[in-house]
Amino acid sequence: MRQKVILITGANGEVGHGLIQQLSEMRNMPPVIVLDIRGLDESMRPRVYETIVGDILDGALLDKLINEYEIETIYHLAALLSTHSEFNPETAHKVNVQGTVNLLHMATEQSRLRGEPVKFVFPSSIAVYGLPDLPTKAEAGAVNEEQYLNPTTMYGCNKLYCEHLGRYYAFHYRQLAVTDEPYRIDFRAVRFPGLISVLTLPTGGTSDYAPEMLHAAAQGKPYACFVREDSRIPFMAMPDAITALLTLAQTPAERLSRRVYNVTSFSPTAGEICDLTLAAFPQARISYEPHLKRQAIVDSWPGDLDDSAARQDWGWQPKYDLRAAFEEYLIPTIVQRYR
Ligand code: AKB
Repeated sequence: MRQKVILITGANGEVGHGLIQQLSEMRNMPPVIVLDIRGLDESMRPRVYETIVGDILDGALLDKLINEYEIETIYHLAALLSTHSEFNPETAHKVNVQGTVNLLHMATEQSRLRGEPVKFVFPSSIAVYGLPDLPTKAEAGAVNEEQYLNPTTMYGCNKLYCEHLGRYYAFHYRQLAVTDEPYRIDFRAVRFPGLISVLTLPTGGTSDYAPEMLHAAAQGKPYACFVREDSRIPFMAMPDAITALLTLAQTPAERLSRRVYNVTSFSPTAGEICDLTLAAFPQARISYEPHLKRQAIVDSWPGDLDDSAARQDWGWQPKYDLRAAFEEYLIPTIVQRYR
C-alpha cells in the first residue's frame, strides 16, 4: 500500500514554512512530503515525512512520486514571484505555468489511481488584477473576483492562466474523450494580497517593501522603500494566509460557489506601515526612493479586495487587522527572531 500523504511544492518559502508548521500540529492529517528545488531548511525537517529536492519541471520525478505515495492533497506553492519574473519572463512562464500543468496532470493521474479526486490548493495573487491608472484604482475601491483582470506582469498573467487551467482540469479535462474521465481533480484557489512574514525573508516580490521594511528596522539597518509613501495595496499577516489555505482546503466542495476566491485583511499605505514600524523601532531609518517601474506594478494592483465570497462560502475571517498584525504578531515575532 502507498503511504497517504499531503504534498507541498515550493515548501521552502514563506508560505511553505507556515503551512508545514500548522499541518504538522493538526490531528488526523496525513504526513507531509515536500518538493523544493532548494530542499528544506533543517529546522523544518522534523515536521515532514520526506524532503524531495527536485524540480516541478522534472516529469520523471513526478511520476516516481505518484507511484511511491498516495497523494491526497497538493498545496502547489512553487513559483517565481512578480519582480523576479520580470527579469526572467520566459523562465517564469516555464516554472509558473508548465510547472503547474505538470502538477495538475500528476494530480489527475493520482485521482484516477486512487479512485477519488485529489484536492489541488493553489495560491493565486492580486497580481492577476490590472488597474489602468491611479484615479481608476481609487474609484474601484475593493475589487471583486471578476473585475479588472488585466495583469501587467508575467507573474500575474501566469497566475490568472493557472486559475483557468485549474478549472479546466477540474471540470473539462479531455472532454472529448470517448469515455469520461472517471475522477478529475478538486481545484481550489485563493488570490493572496501582499504577505508579511517574519519567519522567512521575502524573495522577489513587488509587495516585499512591507516585510523588507520591518526586517531592516528590526536589524537596525536603514531601508529605502521602493514605492511612494501613499502607495496602497491589500496585505495579510502570514498566519492568516495559512488559515485561508487550510480552511479552503477543508471546506466541502458543495459549499463552494466558485473555485477562485479573494482573501484579504488590511490595506495600508506604505506610510502607515512605516508609522507602525517606527512605533516599534523608533531608531529605524526609513526613506522613500520609488523605483518607477516597480511602482507602476504596485499602482496597477487594487487598493483593496472584496473577499465577501470567501466569507460567505467558507467562513473566511482574518484574525489580524492592521494594528493587531503589528502589535500581536509581527513585532513580537521579529524581535524574537533578531534578539
Ligand atoms: C509579489 O509581490 O509578487 C507577491 C504577490 C503579491 O503575489 N507577494
